[in-house]
Amino acid sequence: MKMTLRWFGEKSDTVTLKQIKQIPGTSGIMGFLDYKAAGEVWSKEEIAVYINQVHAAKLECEVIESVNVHEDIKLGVPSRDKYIENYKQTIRNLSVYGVKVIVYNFMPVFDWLRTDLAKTIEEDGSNSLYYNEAELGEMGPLDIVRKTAEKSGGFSLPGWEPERMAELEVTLKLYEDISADQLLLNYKYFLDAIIPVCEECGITMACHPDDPAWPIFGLPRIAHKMNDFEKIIALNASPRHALCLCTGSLGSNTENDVAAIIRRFGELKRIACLHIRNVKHLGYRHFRESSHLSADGDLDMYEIVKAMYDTCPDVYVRPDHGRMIWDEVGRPGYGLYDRALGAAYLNGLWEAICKCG
Ligand code: DNO
Repeated sequence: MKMTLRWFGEKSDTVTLKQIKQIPGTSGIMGFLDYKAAGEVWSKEEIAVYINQVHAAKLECEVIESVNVHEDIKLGVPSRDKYIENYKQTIRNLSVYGVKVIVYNFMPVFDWLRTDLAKTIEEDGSNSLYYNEAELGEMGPLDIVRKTAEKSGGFSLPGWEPERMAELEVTLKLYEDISADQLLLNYKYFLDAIIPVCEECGITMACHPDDPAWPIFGLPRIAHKMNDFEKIIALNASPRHALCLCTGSLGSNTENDVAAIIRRFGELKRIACLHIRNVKHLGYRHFRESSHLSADGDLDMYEIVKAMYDTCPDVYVRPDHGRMIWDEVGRPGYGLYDRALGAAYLNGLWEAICKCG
């Protein structure tokens, strides 16, 4: 297990590299150039600035997250080829700076979606990301993006800042004709083009699950249950095509046995990294994010870490989203304190499992 934390860069994160370095057992970060739009090439210069800072803090940067796939690639329209070429160039550029894994997703339109980014947890006054499908009611995707931006202290859903609403409307319309099977075919086209470059450069692509783990707003979603990952892995035989399993995303759906999914793809050697966090189910398609502790949520963290230990012990891990505790103000899900507690807890589980099996 290689423990890391996500870091959004010095201009976009309230957490510093020095603070991350001081979390016991943390060897590196999962990096992100948050100002790059989907489809743009990440230049060597931009990558160098970011990664040199991380190295100067004596941390590794072997995983990069959210090199976002342009919607035209997911939609399978002719202009995809241009964006695929850009993606290949980004892969090459990242490899020059020692990056080994790229985490991405193939979710149409939205990355993760919540109905509240800061819902108070009555028991202790902390707050966390929250989702309640019933609250969506008559709201459509445009309403939810608007509401989230209004209610959440300057933060918006990833990729959908209020100034991009017009674009969002057009994109949603284009998906009306795309079925899940077609999305899988478009995914295969993308993989077949980029995986040979990954093989040349020694980079593994790690697909992140849909979050929440079910279809939303009638959009096709192809990455949220065991059978979906069987289909995804079958799209390309190279071990450079792998998964970043996220326990909180998968665990949002009570039908998923998260440890079993990790075991299955760990045994196949198709997991490159894990995002580990816990969720508390509150009803049908209704949950909040909890502390990492098994007792605080509905996922058994021991079973999850044990599945990693047994089948993919060398993968990169990060304690994913934390609650906002101790009056911290920061990016929803990405404060320092609760994620640091999560790292310490996961390290404790790991040590115990390593000693006792
Ligand atoms: C959520 C994150 C995701 C993930 C992307 C990868 O907190 O885990 O935003 O980074 O889906 O593209």
